[in-house]
Amino acid sequence: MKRISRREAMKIAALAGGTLLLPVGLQYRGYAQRANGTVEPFTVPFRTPPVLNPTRSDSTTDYYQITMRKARVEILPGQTTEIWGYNGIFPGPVIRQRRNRVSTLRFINNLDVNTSLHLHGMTSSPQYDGYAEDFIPPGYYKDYVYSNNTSAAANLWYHDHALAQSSQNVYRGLAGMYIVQDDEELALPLPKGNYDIPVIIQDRQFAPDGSLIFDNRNQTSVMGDVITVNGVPWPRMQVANRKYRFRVLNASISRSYRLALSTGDQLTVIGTDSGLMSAPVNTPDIRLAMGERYDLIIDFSRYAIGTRVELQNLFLPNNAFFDNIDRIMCFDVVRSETDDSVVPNTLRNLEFIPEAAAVRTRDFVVQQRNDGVWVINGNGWDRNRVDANPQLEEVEIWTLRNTANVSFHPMHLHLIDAQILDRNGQPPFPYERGWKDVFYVGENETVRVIGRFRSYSGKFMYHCHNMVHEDRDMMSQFQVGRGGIDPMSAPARPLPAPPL
Ligand SMILES: [Cu+2]
Repeated sequence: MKRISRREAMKIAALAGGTLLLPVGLQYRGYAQRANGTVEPFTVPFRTPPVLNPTRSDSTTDYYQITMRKARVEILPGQTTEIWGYNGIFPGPVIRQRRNRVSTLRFINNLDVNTSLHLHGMTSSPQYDGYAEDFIPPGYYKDYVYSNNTSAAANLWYHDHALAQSSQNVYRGLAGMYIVQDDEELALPLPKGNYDIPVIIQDRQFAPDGSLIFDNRNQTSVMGDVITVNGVPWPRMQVANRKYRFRVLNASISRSYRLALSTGDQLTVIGTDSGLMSAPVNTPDIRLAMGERYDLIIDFSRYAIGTRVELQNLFLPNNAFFDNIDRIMCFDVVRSETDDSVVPNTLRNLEFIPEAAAVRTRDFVVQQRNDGVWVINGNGWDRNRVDANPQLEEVEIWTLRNTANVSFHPMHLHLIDAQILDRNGQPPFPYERGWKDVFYVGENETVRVIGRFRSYSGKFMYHCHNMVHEDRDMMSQFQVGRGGIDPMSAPARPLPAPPL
């Protein structure tokens, strides 16, 4: 009942507000609803991507191989869609790795476009960070080596980062989840195994023949009218009346979401981008930008068997109002089970960096230039320019300033985790008070983040995670320390590859 009244309210608001609510620059009016009517939400079963096994392991390292290739997969029921997938699936396989074990990931490019692989959230040496010009050309491969020395267990993801190409490459399928686990986190009595679930949210637009429509709306955004979770449109998940852990990732190109339950009950946030929070936070809704991850607990023991609970997307200014864009997936409580999991009141000791630790503050204005190009402090990408040069172990405050009211920019820093000090002078949302690597800079928002630059010297990118903006051209780089390994120093090699 509650959901219907909210939906009606939103429709009325969208009709009444029309041009005011929908930013002119994003030109939502040109959208056609292509496939929306052909998929009834909550009819297709929920699934999770397969977990990728290493091809071999030794005492220190697990070796994985992934081939980027075209494939035809069923996303819309009864139709096939050509994707560009890691191992030919959409989204890619899930990788689960232990902290401080080494991963060697071989990526083979059997596509006909350049790619580059970024493991988002990893503290990576520059030559393995997916530098935007460090291409894996078609017919080439590259072995990426990660020490998995994240500061804690965390939900990472791997995705394409090729210059001016990443939005198209990720849209067509090049994204997957990468979970780092450790003993400390596994010792907690949180839901595990079949109750620990990846939730990868992506919107897509389909032509009547099932093919993906990629339209970046004159370099502004790619918005879909079908919401997929783990590659399934509006899935229906059957659950037991117990607690589940959901590792939620927004892998959309340009759409942010405001997550909420149809029952109005609170979501329990236990983790942010870079690992567990110090304590669980209950919140009625979560603003989730592209690239952000939140770790959630939903306790279905509150509901009688037979109850349907929807995960909804409440209205945000960037959400053009199409049917069912306000719905994501549903949970049907279908069976009774005992539950020995507990959400502890203390999840981990989390250091908050004091503002006084910062040795300097840098200002970054994110905006659209008069020529239409998305820029940081007036500049686009230039691999020969460095815009910030913190020294190793220095703490800095970065002020991210969005003076426009028609677009938002989730800003992503490579290499480090950081914390939000404030947004428009106010404390961050309670569920944002943890380590993060993507910072939601909304319309007319100024966000101050604090971080310590550590672990590797060298050049690393920072950019907007609206990948259309990133591609043109809201991306720049900082350099930690002096020198460091050249990000272009381990180029891809032509196939065939030697044994891994
Ligand atoms: Cu942006």
